[in-house]
Amino acid sequence: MPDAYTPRPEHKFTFGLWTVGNRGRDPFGDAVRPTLTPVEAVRMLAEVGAMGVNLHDNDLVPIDATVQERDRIVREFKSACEASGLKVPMATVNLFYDPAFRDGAFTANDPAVRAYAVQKTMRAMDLGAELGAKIFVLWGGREGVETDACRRPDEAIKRFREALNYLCEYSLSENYDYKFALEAKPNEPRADIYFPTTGAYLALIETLDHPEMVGVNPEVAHEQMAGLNMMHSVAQAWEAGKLFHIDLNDQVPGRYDQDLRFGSANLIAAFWLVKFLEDVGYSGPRHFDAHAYRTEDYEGVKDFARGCMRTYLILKEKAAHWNADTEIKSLLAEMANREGNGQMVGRFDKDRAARLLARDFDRASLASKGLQYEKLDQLTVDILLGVR
Ligand code: GLT
Ligand code: MN
Ligand code: MN
Repeated sequence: MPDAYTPRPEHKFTFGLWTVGNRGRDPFGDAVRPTLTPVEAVRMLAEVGAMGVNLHDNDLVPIDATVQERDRIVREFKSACEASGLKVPMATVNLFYDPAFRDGAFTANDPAVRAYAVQKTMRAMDLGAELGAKIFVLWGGREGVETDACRRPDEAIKRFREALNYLCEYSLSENYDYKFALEAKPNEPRADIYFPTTGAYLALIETLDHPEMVGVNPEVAHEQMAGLNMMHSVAQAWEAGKLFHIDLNDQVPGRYDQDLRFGSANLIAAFWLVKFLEDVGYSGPRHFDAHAYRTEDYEGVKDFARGCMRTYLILKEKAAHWNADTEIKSLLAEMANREGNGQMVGRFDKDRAARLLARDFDRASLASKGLQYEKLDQLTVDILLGVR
């Protein structure tokens, strides 16, 4: 039965072909589900109410396909998307599966590997453009090391920058109008991956030839693996105008990359994240980069996909509830009062600085009054647990 939490295309929920198509393989066990073809995945995603489907080049076109095979596959996929009303907002490139990338792709020591990685990305950009994608994600899963004996990391950074500059020029020369979204992860499959956090990519972007074309794609699990607060990373990206895409999933701290159903491990963190995205008016796709438990068949995969979207919509409603709660509003008003106009000391000038230096602060009084954050947090818990 449809209800208020039933996803609709206007909610902009998307999934990767690799997410619902995940067959449950892990380092210790084989696939537990049969192959789901891209066309079947499209039908499934339309059935559960997603707006779009995203893909790596090789999720759709096998790496060894002939040009004729490629064109037929793309034609069939396009018509399946059209028939089900699904969009392809984002495309990406697989630079991690093939053994050629065992030493990295853009950062590999062999210049032929680096050139192949750039060529493969250009072809993936052609494919994405053909399917209407305007966002191009780059996750450098193999760009890293097991031993630092192999190269200096600053050399890797230079190679990565060179590749990005090249790809921006390619997008411009083909009028693809892409926005690139860089996705960080601290480790796995490499022992250490370069640019381990969203913050590291934000710093790199400012050094590119076309910083305006490049932003980030933070993933819940990846920031969490680095021990970080995902919402804070997202907020920094947003404030810098760089939140071009987002990968929603969940993760228990201190584990391997779990890619769990959104909201299934840390509901409070998921709540603050959804609240942030909704409060600031993030208008991009809400992409779920997660997969179903290995225990599931394809009915269970649908339960997983529906669950991601349902949890998002429930948390969105809870966020509106939080914003409208009168007790919370009055606590926030008191807080706003304490915050003054939000400015610290105003702009620097010599007179202001002299006055600041001369001012006496009553440290004891600054620390004397409780801030009522305990109350605010428990009100949040009450709302989330449905007793308020
Ligand atoms: C891979 C990875 C994800 C990335 C995908 C894009 S592929 O599944 O674990 O986090 O977003 O390359
Ligand atoms: Mn992940
Ligand atoms: Mn991801």
